[in-house]
Amino acid sequence: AVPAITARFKLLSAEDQLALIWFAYLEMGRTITVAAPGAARMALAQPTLDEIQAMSFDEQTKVMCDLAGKINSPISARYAYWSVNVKLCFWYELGEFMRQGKVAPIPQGYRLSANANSVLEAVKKVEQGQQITLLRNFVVDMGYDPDVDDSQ
Ligand code: 45D
Repeated sequence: AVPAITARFKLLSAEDQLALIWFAYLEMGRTITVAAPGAARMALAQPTLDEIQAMSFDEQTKVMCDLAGKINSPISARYAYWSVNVKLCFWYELGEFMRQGKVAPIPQGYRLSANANSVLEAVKKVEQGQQITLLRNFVVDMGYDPDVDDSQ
């Protein structure tokens, strides 16, 4: 199930991918179960998280959209070099910040596209270990890696 669900995720638009991980984050602790990230793992991403918190809501949204869209930006380029666990912790923290109102929320009433929702439903149905593998697969290729420039 994992390779198939991952493949379906990668076919989604950047917007759908970003929206999907947001709704996956909201499901965490319910149908998606993970331990909260350890403080030590956050050290590498902390300066970037601080930088994002200091930005305007518009800038914060742009940073997250650039990451999902693999658009070249200072934060997208930095992100590409983190380990997958740091990437996942980073998104988790951004999710927490969004929930706390410290980072720009998604538009009110926003609904996941049918395609993205069907991928999310598939994630909810697999067992916990596979859910984490899926989330890792989802975030690992985000950001901008100049060696994997598939923009042309
Ligand atoms: O206008 O064992 C839309 C570790 C479009 C530790 C948008 C772990 C419309 C080791 C896209 C909606 C902690 C790593 C705008 C395990 C529009 C370990 C914006 C696991 C503006 C198990 C959308 C950790 C936005 C895990 C801004 C599993 C979306 C962590 C933002 C999982 C989305 C973390 C965000 C997840 C999503 C975090 C911030 C799934 C965050 C997701």
